[in-house]
Amino acid sequence: MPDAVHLGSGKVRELYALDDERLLLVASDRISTFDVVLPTAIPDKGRVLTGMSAFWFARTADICANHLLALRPDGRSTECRRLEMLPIECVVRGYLSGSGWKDYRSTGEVSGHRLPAGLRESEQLPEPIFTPATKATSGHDENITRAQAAEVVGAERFAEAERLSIALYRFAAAYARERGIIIADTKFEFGVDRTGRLVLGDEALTPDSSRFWPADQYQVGTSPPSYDKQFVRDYLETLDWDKTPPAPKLPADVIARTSAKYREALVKLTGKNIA
Ligand code: Q0Z
Repeated sequence: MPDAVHLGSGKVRELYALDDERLLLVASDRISTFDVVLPTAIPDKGRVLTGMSAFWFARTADICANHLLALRPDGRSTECRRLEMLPIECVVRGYLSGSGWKDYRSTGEVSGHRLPAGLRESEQLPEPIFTPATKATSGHDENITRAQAAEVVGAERFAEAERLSIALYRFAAAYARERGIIIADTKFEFGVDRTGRLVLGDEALTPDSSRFWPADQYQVGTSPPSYDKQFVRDYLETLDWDKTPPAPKLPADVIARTSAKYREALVKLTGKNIA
């Protein structure tokens, strides 16, 4: 790509500048689990996540403007409007899992939301909650209170990001639930365009930016299987790997079954397989 300047690498994605106003976001087939990128690629993963994000951007454009300009023919690259990204992660939780469950268990609160007593792991919350987090460049994002997030981005921007995040989550979670997928929580990244408008960026409502659970295996009080990564986790748990890099290679059947799970999620949500 002679006309693209590499701006950065995520664990499983690459970001390039096309010009002053446009970026190219490329989703690789790399997979990470237990916070480590595996040495084995999952065929079609990048195209599945890119197609899923594009699907949600199209379906939610009436809720919120987004950065998507064009999907490239390779299926894994999207041209995006360049934004000034907000320095917070806009997380919405409909269920109590991960760091939300951890914070609730130790304090009864998540990001300053006092929750009812006696909730169990993975339980659905009475209403989805906005639980902003810091963007850690190294290490882990940390949940911050709504007040702290409002200090960082300003009260008006905060209120707008919260309202849009909750509306996006409600729409997507209801849609996915009818198709057998629970979106337990999700992370949005917003930016501001040249005209000052808040715009949804990055990837959205994919299994890499969200917790997807198979609805038919959902059980309160347990940690439900990951829709996409469960075969990988189950395999790695059979080894005595200590979860520090380098990660072990995956066997062919785990690769094939995981690739099929990603495509299955895409078909369930969009009705379309990748080209
Ligand atoms: C996204 C990221 C990746 C590394 C910056 N529309 C936008 N405008 C400005 N910045 C971004 C976007 Cl999407 C932006 N990231 C996340 C993606 C590799 C970091 F592929 N960082």
